[in-house]
Amino acid sequence: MALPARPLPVEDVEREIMLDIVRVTETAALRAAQWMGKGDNKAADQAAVDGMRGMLDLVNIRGTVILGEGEKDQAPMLYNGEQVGRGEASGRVLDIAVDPLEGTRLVAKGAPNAMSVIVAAEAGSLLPVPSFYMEKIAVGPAAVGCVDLDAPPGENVRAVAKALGKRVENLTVVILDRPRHAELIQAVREAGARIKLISDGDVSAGIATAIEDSGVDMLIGVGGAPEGVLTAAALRCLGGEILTRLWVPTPEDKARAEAAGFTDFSRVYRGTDLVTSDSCIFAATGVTDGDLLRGVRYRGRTARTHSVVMRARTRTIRFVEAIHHLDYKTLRSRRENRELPA
Ligand code: VTB
Repeated sequence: MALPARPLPVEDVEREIMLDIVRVTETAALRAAQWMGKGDNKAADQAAVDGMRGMLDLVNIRGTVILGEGEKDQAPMLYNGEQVGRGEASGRVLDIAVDPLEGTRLVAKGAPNAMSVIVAAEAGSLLPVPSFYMEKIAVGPAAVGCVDLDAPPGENVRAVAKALGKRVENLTVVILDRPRHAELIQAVREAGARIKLISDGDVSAGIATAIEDSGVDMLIGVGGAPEGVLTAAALRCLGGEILTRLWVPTPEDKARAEAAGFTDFSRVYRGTDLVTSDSCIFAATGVTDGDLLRGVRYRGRTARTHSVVMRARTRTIRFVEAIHHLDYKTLRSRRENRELPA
């Protein structure tokens, strides 16, 4: 007689789904990379969403998208609340956060640092922040505990330089190139640090602070809130830190945040408040070349992807280089899954 399916211990599940999770971001990246430089960020994003959703269907989990492409009405796929995974009784119940294509504009321009990102974590452990903004400071392991969201930027920059044993003039700070950061940029320049202004992609920059030799020491500024949670998941695996606070500059932003249940706008959310469990897996695959990952490369009938997959529980960081034979590869969307014979 067949034994009834029993949920596996959580550690076993994490190990078991690691490779499946990377296949999800690999597929999204392979599909999105086709749109590099074509000036069409929507099509690139759609391709990534399709691929991610199709591959997620094959993973033996019962997942709920907590942070996705937005609300159901605006996002046809991977919307907040969508159920993903094979959904079998033996599949673990998990919360999922995705950014199928972090840096849609980067792909459209063929610019660096676009990647596909997913987080799978214990149910209830990801803060469901709506898609507004957050102030953020991210640093690597050596500078944990040295930064303060209320301190002047110059002070934070000096504290990080000291923690890393560098002169301030050798410290590299990443800031999103936005008019809202004019004063911040000025203050960091006055402190004497080097600045790397980026047009998009603060998840990649936040993670890079915790990767040795990435050339990035610190991320500072206001960026997307869901991106903050994704960064927090990665930094939980890498031993770095992110400090965040909701940024609601207009009464409309404030009202929207309040409607979503966020009323304390002075509260500092540490990474461990955004992602509260060590039962957390983070995976990303490069779409275009970046500080962290190489982008998708084509050669003959093959494509090469470069991914990182990591677990907070053990802090194992795996870089996965994959060669995909495009004549044999399944880069399925959910529609294509359904069309296949059972
Ligand atoms: C950042 C960046 C993203 O949004 O979070 C940014 O990392 C913040 O929003 O890649 P604005 O563009 O409105 O400043 C992205 O650029 C897109 O999600």
